[in-house]
Amino acid sequence: MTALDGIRILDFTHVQSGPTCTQLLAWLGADVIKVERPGVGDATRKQLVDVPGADSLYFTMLNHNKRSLTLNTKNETGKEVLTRLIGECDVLVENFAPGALDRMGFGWERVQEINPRMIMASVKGFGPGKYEDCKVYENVAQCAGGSASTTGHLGDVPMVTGAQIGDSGTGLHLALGITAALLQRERSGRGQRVLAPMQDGVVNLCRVKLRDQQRLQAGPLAEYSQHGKGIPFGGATPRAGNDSGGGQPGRILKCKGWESDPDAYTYFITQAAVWKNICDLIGKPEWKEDPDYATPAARLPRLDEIFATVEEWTKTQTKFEVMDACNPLDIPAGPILSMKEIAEDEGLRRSGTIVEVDHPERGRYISVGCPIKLSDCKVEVKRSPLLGEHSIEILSDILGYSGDELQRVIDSGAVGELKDQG
Ligand code: CAO
Repeated sequence: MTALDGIRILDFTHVQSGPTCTQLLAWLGADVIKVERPGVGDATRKQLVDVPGADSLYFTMLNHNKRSLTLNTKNETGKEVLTRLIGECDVLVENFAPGALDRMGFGWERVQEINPRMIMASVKGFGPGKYEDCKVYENVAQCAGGSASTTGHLGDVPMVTGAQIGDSGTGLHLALGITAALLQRERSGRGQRVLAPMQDGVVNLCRVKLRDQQRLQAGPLAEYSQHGKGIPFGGATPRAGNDSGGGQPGRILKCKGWESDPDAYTYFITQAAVWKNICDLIGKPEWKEDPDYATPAARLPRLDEIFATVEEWTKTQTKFEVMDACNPLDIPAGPILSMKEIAEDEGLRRSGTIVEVDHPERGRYISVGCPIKLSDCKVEVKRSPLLGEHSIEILSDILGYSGDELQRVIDSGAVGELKDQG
């Protein structure tokens, strides 16, 4: 038994934002039917290809535990199949460019007519307004959502982050909206529309920067390094490098081996509650009682000097030794882990967040498993489907097509060419 047992999802998503959402729902037990254009499929299948002829990692890592149905939804028989599928599914998820579903003839009104219990969930770049018709990709969302203007170093260009907060972040928002709508449907008996615009999702993830925007009216942001350096603030939340976002100053510091290893760094936080432990650790016991260093307020204008001193110590340790020394003293620190280290991380493998998956075309590959752990819902990561792998199975088992009727659908070209299917 899984959390979403019995929930059937019609998955019209592609690229990254939508697929992350439906992959999560599939891991939690929903039956996810990915609808793809015959012969073409999700464009990511053939993007950033590393194994010639095989589905790319871009596709396989975002589409685990789904079934693939190829269906031309612009073909008359394809529309008939889609209409029947809408009748049999609980949720339709899509992240087409604005208006694409309406052009296909399956806008919200039509979907409701077919199945009033249907939840129709969409990712779009922007919500209603000036930009609602725009196509949007990850970095556009990071820029339009306030992330880029607040990421990077002071005086340098705005910076996008490696974390896919626009795509995967919005997929997460959408998955939450869908599960809430499913719960509400239990009581109301009705479906509803769920919209997760990427700009809005990024804004949500950047809320502490909007907090700081308002705090600027009360004076300079004392915990930002620029304050300690005497650099005046402008009208908007500035880029703050690697300063920590909260009231506890933190920086990225060099560790042993930094000269040759680009990831030999640690994050180190001078948390007020453990200041005395930090002084002992870095060989500055005199700072414990010195009024210039003893209180957080006194330390603020001296953060550069303090972190430089901490770094003299961290440079003598590997990033893991820093962790080992800090943990028993309750000092918050974290190694800067490379993707290579993440891929090999024993703890992440044990928890199922890093998994190895077998694939008939590409062999074994590493992926990210379900990062959410439910005690009563075991997640088994299954490989992504080949294009149209489950077309016949879905047409017959879910829609009851068989014999001549099934042949009629196949002959119409609605499901494209069928390979290796019983
Ligand atoms: N059968 C027939 N036609 C199909 C089909 C199927 N099974 N599946 C898709 N299509 C058609 C669509 O109907 C659409 O046709 P029209 O333009 O004639 O209406 C067409 O394929 C292309 O769809 P699209 O416009 O969504 O795709 P795109 O490559 O042009 O744009 C993207 C991609 C991501 C920019 C756009 O979908 C978008 O802005 N989505 C919303 C925001 C989003 O999710 N962005 C993040 C993507 S992850 O980085």
